[in-house]
Amino acid sequence: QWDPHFIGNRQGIVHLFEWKWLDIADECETFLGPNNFGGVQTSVANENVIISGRPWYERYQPMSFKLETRSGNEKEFREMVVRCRNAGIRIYVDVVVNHMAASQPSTPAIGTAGSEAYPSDRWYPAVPFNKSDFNTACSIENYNDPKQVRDCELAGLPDLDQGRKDVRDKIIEYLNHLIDLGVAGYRMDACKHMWPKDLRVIYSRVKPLSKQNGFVQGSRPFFFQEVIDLGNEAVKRQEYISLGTVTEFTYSTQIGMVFRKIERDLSALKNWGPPSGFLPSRYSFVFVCNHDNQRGHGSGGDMILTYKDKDLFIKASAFMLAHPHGGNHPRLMSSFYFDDPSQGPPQNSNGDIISREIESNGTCSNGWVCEHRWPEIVKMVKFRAITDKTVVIGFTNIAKNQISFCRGRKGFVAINNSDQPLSATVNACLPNGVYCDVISGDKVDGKCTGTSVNVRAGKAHIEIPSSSFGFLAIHLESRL
Ligand code: LAG
Ligand code: CA
Repeated sequence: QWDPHFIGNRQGIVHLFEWKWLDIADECETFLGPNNFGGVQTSVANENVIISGRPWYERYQPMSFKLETRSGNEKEFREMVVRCRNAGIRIYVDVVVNHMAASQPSTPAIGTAGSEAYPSDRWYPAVPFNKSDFNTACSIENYNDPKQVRDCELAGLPDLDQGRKDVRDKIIEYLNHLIDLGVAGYRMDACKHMWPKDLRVIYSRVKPLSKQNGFVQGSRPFFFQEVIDLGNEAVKRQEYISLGTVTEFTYSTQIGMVFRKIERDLSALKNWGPPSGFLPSRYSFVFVCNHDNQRGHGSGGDMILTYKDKDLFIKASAFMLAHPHGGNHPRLMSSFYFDDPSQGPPQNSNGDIISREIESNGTCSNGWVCEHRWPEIVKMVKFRAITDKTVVIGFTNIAKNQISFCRGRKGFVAINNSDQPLSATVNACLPNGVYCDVISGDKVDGKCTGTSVNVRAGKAHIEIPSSSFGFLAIHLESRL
């Protein structure tokens, strides 16, 4: 429940937020597989309520467990899983089982598979769930009261009682259906709002993964549980680590503060990990931003770095990928452009999602950002694979907001986040040789198109002009 079951030495889970299943399949084959990514987090796969204007968040209002949404139907879902697996990529599904769809301006509410529901009567015939399956209505107001957080309504969403057998049975049936379709695990939505003891029963009844679907027979699916815990509420993320990994929202906030230079500077990266308040790496599900906090939902506010802060976001993401905390499953957000925080994905006048197009330079268009295709991020996914299972050594505080460190004897990075040029001789840990910085260039025909770094006796002199991007990375395979 803590292992993402990547195929080989792959790294990272890309959240292809609001992508269509067949576009994901294509992305696995043409980009994610060849570039050593590990897996994809999909959007919510089961039927959701249709909200006028089609905001992204309608997908967090379930109507039934039918696999039919704007991303595609069950047949397409299955095709995606198989094509991605053949490309070496695992699929993880966003699962919303804390609540069902809220009342809409007109009754009945209509879902993306055509189902009807009567939320104010707690009647969802397409499941079916009825009034007895829900907690008594109350709204969450006091986050210091764990019972209220678990048993009252989050944002007015009818709250399912996961303590009831028939509710559990429906959830388990759905999760097992996804296992049969070949998924490797789940992003469990809103876990803070469900009792760990109920989740324990539910997870324990989820089938093991099978050889037939390309896994080690009998292994447990990966669970990453969304628990927003910034340390100031009654519910703690530690309550969930015996069940699976847990989202590390303080990582997202702190990395934002470090790179924005708000109450922090790069020297904070020296003790990055449990000493900075994170869970042990095995349990810690890390990310720079997610689909909520990139638009001011959830937590983190103005600290969060998103695609809108392009250079800082890339630098922070490159650091996340360079640092071992979070194991092989750091999550990378892949967004669509938005101005209004409610705005849904690129869509046509019928409300159908429009596919991303790929430009000749490899970037996306049609309203899709595709941060996961930005070259620095792709290069650092490879860096993470090459330096896998090594620790940070030789950390050097060069000057304020200028640092460097090694990953064992396999990789080295230097970061300049100050407005001064960086020029220093530092620990570089790699075997003697001349290496090509993979951020400023590439090794082409044995020559480096960017900055070369000469390592002698574990030291190297490095220069990062203040005008440059401010991140340098070399590794064993970038040796000339
Ligand atoms: C989550 N994690 O715990 C998701 O990551 C987050 O995106 C979900 O909220 C939330 N939990 C419930 O699954 C999102 C939006 C909310 C939205 C909700 C349901 O952040 O803003 O609420 O999905 O669609 C919306 C309106 C509310 C309204 C509610 C019910 O924004 O104002 O009260 O619908 O009508
Ligand atoms: Ca609840």
